[in-house]
Amino acid sequence: RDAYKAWLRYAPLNPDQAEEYAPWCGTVVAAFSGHAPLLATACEELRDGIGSMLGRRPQESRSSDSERFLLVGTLDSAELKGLMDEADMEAVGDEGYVLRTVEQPERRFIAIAGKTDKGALYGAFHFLRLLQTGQRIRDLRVVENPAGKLRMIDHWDNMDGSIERGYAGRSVFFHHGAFLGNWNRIRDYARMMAAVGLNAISINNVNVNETATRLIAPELLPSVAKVADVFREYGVRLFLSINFASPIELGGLTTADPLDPQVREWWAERATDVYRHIPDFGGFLVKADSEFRPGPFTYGRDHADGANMLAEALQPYDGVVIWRCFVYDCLQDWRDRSTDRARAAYDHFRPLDGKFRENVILQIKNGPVDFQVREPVSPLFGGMPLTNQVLELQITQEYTGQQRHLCYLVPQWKEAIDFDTYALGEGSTVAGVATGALTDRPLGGFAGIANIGDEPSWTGHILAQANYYGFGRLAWSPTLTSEQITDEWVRITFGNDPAVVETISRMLLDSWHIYENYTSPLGIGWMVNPSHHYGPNVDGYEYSKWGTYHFADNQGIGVNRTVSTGTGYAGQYHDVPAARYESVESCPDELLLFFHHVPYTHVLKSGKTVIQHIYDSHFEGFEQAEGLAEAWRGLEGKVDGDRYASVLSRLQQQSKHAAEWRDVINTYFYRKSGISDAHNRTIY
Ligand code: BDP
Repeated sequence: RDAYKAWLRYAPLNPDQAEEYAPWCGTVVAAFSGHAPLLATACEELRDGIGSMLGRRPQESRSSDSERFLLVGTLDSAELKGLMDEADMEAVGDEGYVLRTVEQPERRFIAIAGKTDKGALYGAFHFLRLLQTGQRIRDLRVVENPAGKLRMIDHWDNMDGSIERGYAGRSVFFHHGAFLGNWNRIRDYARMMAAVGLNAISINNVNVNETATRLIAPELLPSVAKVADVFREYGVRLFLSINFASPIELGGLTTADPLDPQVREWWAERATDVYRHIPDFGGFLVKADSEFRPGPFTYGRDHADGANMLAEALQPYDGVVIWRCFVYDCLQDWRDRSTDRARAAYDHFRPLDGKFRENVILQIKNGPVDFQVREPVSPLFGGMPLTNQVLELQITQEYTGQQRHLCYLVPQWKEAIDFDTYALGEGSTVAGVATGALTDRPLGGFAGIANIGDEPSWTGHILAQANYYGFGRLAWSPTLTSEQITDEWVRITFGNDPAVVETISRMLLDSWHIYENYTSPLGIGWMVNPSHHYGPNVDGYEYSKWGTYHFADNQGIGVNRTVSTGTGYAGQYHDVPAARYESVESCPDELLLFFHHVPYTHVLKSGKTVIQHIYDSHFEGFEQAEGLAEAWRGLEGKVDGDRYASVLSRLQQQSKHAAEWRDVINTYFYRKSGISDAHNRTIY
């Protein structure tokens, strides 16, 4: 139960805390004018959450005559209108809210006020979070707005119920080619999303197979609409991944050419039909011309042609096209090893800057290749100032231990978000680009690939819930620090005992580096088993077609991506980062092998040679993984038995598997290089 409830657990608070909060929380008063359906949801959430934490469910009231109470509503309501000063009123955007403790002679209350009912719902969840984490509520003065307009979750769920890159069971939406219809679970999921401020979801895999192509067909739309209804109750807009070849596969046309009038008409009709069923439908998510998916290239058109065609169809209904930039020819590097997959997205899309319609958003993975444990930031951020963009992050741990290993990704995401692209000079962060704030774009935000499935804990590894939570929090507020988000999540999930908070926070915050230590070194990536991507296999991709090579020989390792002698990838950045990566001297250690091919004896900034770094980090990484399990054992009795046992068994698997990683990697490089470990540790 506890694991299922995730951050909506609302465990009973300790008596001191409860005593402080109780007087404010006896009554919830709703204040709104006109149609405000999400306000009812907000009041319900407050009453349930407070009831569970304080042991007494607040009364609901439309009048504010008690001495102390919670006033939840919209800023245009009679009760709230006069209360806020003008500056606050102006500062609150459509999804924003104000939390304010108001002291008047005859009454005191806490106002939770959104510009819209949706804002009020987010405010209600914020207030609940304050109680969950033991914050003071006596003098609240909070104004919050989300940084990105689009805060989206992408599911890679197939209609047979399997999940591409899913590690927590089967789909919560589909099974056997049809809708599962577990509306309660979907509602709980929608609540979890809203509680962290997420406002959009795409429910089907971007690799749209034959069955899922039909999701936009008349026979399946009523079921899609039912899903949309549930998410709507929590302010989440529904999107669908579509198949670019739908006009052929579904419509019986002979072409899907984006410039063909019949094709355009077909999409316009489909869009009209979709909106007839779902008036607030979000739009289409598209993976085209990538990994054997159909796309505009088939017809000699470019990606602006493809995206704009769909955008035109959706525009009358305020829909958007989210067009993924994960486009590369997965055979190109195999044919010619001097080409470079890392270059592909920029080479394809950069020339199209300014050619996309206003309701097109390009969705760009954080790195140029594919969600490796360490990659530089994609140079497309900052490379297309005239185009709406969202940052795509992978919450599901495809390359980072598949939810059997603890790998908390918030610190990794923070590095991407804070990266300075120098697009408009210093301070042009990815956060600024992705939200559109820097480049003054109307649309932007964050998209995360879901890590949930139908397992009771949603995420398999209970601690992997922190990744989902953290993604939502960062999408709302990219300026939060990893430490803040971690502290919040641990308190909400495991309570406020300082020893518990301290231990679990440390484990989470250290885990990405630990994982990096025992897996592929110095930014090189890809030393995993092909296809399922779990476990070490140094040459697994070295002689395959996918364009992901490390070029290790008996002298050295790494990919030369410099402008002067390599693939030229480093030149896709603006001047400052480009210069930093171009030279071996200034390239940061952790990305050295991504940008340079160096001998094993090359001395890093840390003072170690590359080969010694490989040995040391792998011995150390294994010990650190053991340390994670050890730290967790210290919490026995402080975390409930079920969750304790479940996490412990995963951590034990992790340290065992870390030993395998260590041995495979160290042995490989010892044999390649013939150089012994300076400390004479056992290498097989
Ligand atoms: C890769 C996955 C693949 C996805 C692809 C994508 O291995 O399953 O379809 O990304 O993002 O990481 O489209």
